[in-house]
Amino acid sequence: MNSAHMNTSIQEVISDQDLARHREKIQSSKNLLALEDAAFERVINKLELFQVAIPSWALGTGGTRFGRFPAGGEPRNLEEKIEDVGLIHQLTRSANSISLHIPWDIPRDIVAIEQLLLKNELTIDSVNSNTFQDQQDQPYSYKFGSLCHTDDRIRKQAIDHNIEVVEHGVRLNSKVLTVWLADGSNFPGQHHFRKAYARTLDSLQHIYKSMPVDWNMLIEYKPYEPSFYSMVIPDWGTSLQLSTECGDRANVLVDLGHHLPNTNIEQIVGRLLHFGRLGGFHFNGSQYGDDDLTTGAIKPYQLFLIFHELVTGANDVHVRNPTVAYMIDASHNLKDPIEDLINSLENIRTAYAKALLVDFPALETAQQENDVVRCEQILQAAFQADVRPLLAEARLRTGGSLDPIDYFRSQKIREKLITMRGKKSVATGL
Ligand code: RM4
Ligand code: MN
Ligand code: MN
Repeated sequence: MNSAHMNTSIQEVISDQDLARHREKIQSSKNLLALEDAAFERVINKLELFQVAIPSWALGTGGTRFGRFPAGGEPRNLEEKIEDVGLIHQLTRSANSISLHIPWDIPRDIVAIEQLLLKNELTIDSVNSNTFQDQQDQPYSYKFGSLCHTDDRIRKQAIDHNIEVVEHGVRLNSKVLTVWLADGSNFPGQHHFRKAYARTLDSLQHIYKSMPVDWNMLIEYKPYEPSFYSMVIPDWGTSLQLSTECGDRANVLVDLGHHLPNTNIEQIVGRLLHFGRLGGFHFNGSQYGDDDLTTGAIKPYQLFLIFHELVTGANDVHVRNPTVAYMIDASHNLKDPIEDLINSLENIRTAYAKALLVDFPALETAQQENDVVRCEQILQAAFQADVRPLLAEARLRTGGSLDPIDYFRSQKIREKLITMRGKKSVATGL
């Protein structure tokens, strides 16, 4: 346990009254959901095992191009970010890894980082390259693109950066490189679409071939921003084609915020599972676009339907690649970053728990019979279930908190972080 954050053991603060109340809720959940003991245990076990990575760039306050309003006590270095993720994991028992963005978070003292990870029961999930910003000591600019660039020297610089990111990852036992490109154009005619694609593919193949054989590459798409007329990888079709042309260990990454309004994301998930090419997920919430809000805050039914696809995919022997890397990719402009991440984790687990409650055999029968009303009733029955006691039970059994946010507040952890790190400390990230 991280002594910097904790002065009270997480479960010691739970009152007998709260615990008794929790037991009552569990009993009434079992009754309401008509869950036999074995079925109940199966759901709890799945929840205990379900883990989502936290990105190292999400522990500080986000901002917009208009302003940034930090809460104070932000982690000043990678070590402090690991401590914050360690705290989130201790409280929720559902965030056992951390993703690094290079060069925002270059691990310097590998031995010390490894020890800190071990102490916090964390591993490194993916490493993410950054060719969307220019770094101070960098010879060439990415203003007009990176892996798609017309200038071979700039493409090489971007390829070399990705190779270097993998090297950092190897030293910390990561096995996944995530590539998200800002490459694109702002005006018609600026890009030769076919050539820009071909150059990007060539660069990605180069990076792919240089990865160790047990590494995977995730290719993330985004329809707009920062390029507003065309992105080189705007959609899942392009990511799918690029990953297919790279090789078996390249797969598509779906970021929930990277779709135009009203896109049927659950169907995309179903398709990618069908093609055996769904590699990873970036969770966040959005009203308009890449808003990076708390996951599930705005469209909880959509999140549930996505998990329904993931759960059916995981149970289907025909799905080639059912292992998906989950990560939260959010930005916190208003909420305390730690509270926001806990919020997201609990909303993600809520959607997952509900998806586990879907009566699949009954749904398949209803689908087969084209009984539209029954199909929807089955999904709604699971979606409307109150699974909060189940989540709490999974947390309690693994040593987590009965109420993580309440613990964070009552123990005055942000106040302590401000005392330790200062009111004006700034974390690296966007
Ligand atoms: C992008 C994308 C990437 C993330 C950057 C910071 O919009 O979601 O995954 O690495 O933001
Ligand atoms: Mn993302
Ligand atoms: Mn994004």
